[in-house]
Amino acid sequence: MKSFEVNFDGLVGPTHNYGGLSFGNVASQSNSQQASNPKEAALQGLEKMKALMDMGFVQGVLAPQERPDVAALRSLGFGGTDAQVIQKAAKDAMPLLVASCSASSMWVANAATVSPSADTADGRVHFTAANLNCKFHRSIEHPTTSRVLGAMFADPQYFAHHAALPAVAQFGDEGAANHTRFCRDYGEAGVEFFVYGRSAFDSRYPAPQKYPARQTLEASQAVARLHGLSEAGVVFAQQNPAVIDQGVFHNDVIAVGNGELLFHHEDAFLNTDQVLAELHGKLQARGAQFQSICVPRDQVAVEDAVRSYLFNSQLLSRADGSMLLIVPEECRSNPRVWQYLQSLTACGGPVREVKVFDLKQSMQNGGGPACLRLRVALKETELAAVNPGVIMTPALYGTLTRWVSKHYRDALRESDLADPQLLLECRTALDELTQILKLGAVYPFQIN
Ligand code: SUG
Repeated sequence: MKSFEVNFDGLVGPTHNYGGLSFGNVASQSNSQQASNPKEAALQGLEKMKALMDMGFVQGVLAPQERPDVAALRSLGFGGTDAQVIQKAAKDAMPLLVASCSASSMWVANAATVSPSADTADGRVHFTAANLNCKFHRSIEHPTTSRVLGAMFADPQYFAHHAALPAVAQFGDEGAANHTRFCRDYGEAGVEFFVYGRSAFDSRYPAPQKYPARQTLEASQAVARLHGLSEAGVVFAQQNPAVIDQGVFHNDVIAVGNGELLFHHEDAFLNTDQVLAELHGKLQARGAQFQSICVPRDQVAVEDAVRSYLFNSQLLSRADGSMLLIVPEECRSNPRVWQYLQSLTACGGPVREVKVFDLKQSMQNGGGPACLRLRVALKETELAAVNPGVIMTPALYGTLTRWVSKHYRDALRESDLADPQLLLECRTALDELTQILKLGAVYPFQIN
């Protein structure tokens, strides 16, 4: 049976702004308070989705969330009408209003961890929504994420959904940003690679000193158990704490994998040789030939990787078996990274082409091409069971670009977040979006 890797990209929401909310994420911190352009951000994302669709990849779309999150503000003690809640928060606790307005759900690599049916004990595709509990503005995403994923992958014969892990730092889970799946073919059993930043229950594991390690070993293990993955089909590896302290807040900022290939920086992991040997052995037992491309630090320093987002790229398999790398514009403007990429495509290895996309609006908050997509490997029958409203087509692309142009502002500053009109604009836009994507009622304002 044919199988596919479908990229579901997060549609940027109408409140996209630079809140400086993510300690440990260099771009988020350094662009704090700048004016954002939500319209441009959403159109840049749609452009990437269209380009992948035009290249023949199956492309999907994942809806943004209702912001400001009035219910979150109410839970923090702000009362009255929705407009009063927003105005009181703006007056007394602006950082909380900013957090409740974040459009961070666009980075859907953090929406969930997904295990394809070939890997799971019950032969269904499993989803665990990520609790994202390291940052308040992200911790409020998972209830709506679960409803949206449920509306996209609704058929229980094919899809199993798990609620987010307990919302404590010991089970900090950031979803697919710290999870990669290797396989010979998307429809065959593969090896799922979980990368964690620290152990919450075993003090023998080292931890970063400066910035938080968002993902714990225990969270990764829990997700693997929930999904019914076998011992032969998983590898757990610790991220190098030293690179977390240099701004590598997710593993997908320093490594990316696809098919039988891992593309990673020399400093990405602890015990690299052991990790690669385990991946090699477990894939070999599955009939797959693991391969890795290690980028040496003397060619690309960790700092350059963080600035350019070289590894936050999409590694895509083409029909001829070669691979294509989708990178952000920031890779082209970094001479060392660009030179490395030239040598990568010229060396006769698996990566033959690099395509560059302008995702500056998202990049300025630390979200590159790979952050914006959630990969779901599906067999033909499973793809047929996905809500067809969320699969990108030329017509849907046209509808969504018109929808963005109609509803989105082209500038947003912190002071604009206090405007109760923004909530109404967001709700009007999302109400229309649920009809366009045929999601049914998924937002708090539609169900309460
Ligand atoms: O969680 N930025 C996100 C970026 C997520 C990137 N995702 C992956 N690497 N997969 C984060 O740090 C910044 C929001 C702000 O500052 O306004 C933010 O949430």
